[in-house]
Amino acid sequence: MQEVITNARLATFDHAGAPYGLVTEAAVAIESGVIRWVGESAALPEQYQGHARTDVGGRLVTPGLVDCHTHLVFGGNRAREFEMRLEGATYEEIARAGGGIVSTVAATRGASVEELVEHALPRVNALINEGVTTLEIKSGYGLDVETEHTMLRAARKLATLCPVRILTSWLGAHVVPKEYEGRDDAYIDEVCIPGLRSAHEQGLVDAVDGFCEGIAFTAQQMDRVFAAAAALSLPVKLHAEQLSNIGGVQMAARYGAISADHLEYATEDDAKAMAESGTVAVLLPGAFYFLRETQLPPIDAFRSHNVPMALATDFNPGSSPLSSLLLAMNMGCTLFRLTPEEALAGTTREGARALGLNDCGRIAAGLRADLAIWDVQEPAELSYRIGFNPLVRRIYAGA
Ligand code: DI6
Ligand code: FE
Repeated sequence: MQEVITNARLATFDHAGAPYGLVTEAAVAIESGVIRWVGESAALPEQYQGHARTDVGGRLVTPGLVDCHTHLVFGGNRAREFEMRLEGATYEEIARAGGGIVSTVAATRGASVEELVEHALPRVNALINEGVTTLEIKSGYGLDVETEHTMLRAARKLATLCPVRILTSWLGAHVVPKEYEGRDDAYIDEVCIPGLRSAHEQGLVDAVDGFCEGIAFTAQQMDRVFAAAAALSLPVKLHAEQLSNIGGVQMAARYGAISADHLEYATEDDAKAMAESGTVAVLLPGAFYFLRETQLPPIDAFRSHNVPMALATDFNPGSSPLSSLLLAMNMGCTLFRLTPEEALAGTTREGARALGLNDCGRIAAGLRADLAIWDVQEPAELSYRIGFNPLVRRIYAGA
């Protein structure tokens, strides 16, 4: 497959100087699924002159979007809990009363890989239809070895059925299941760590995550899971300081975590630690919105300490039933006061970085030809509109 995209406004996120790394009247030459050349159309090298051309009429072309944090494989839904919260219950109260994540676990246990795939397909397609070319999926609604593995198999299966790249994260340390109530440490030792090892042996795990929170696991418990991950040479990331600050970021930074996610209750010291460990801050405004949180993540501290900020949907049934990355970008701007440039960088270059990837998320020679062509002129339009999808064409691995 050879193609040259011409007459494009390219948000490359690769050229220093211009906002968005913008290059206008530009061309991109694609061959065998890889970007070979990027620049002004007038300078297109001789060797690409004969390729099939697509004139995109001055439209915006961005890197294919990256949704670096989702929990989109699960059974059932939590609409009833949504009603309970409208009647006054809080997310944490519902969780402590045996609802919340544990109720999704009940609906996920017993589902086959095929059933989980069938339920997840429309969710993946919703993301694909908005230009997503790479996404991450976590386990965490099984909380027993078999179901955690089933979830990861479903995620791997989705990658064979859909034109999208999927990375998996082991989230065995999501919450403590009922059968281990009051025995959190035993759950870590008997289920989470052995399940991680056997999932890794089967090639099911790309990274290790955890929920470090008052209603979930302590930093000390997560430290033990991360030590097991490090022994397997797997990258780590953490749901940290979402509802309270219990030291998750500091612990994750000591492991050189690729990302720390949520971060509403993170401090400036946490931002400093993340800058030193090269940890990406993954902002999840969908959960902030849906839980009606009021504590804002320390965005200014991330900026001043040069902590890269990614933006994702956190697609999950309890705290963020959000299947639109474009809406997450709008929420990032309206709720967190990100600039539209930060929001788009967060779903491209920094989203890729949060997954430890350096072959996508920018438009540059040598990277994967994952692109999105939009019927807009200005990159800010992607964050500005609400509930409108201007995607014209998505190019995934050159096709
Ligand atoms: N933090 C979240 O926001 C989701 N998981 C997590 O660790 C919530 C998951 C759920 O409520 O089902
Ligand atoms: Fe999450």
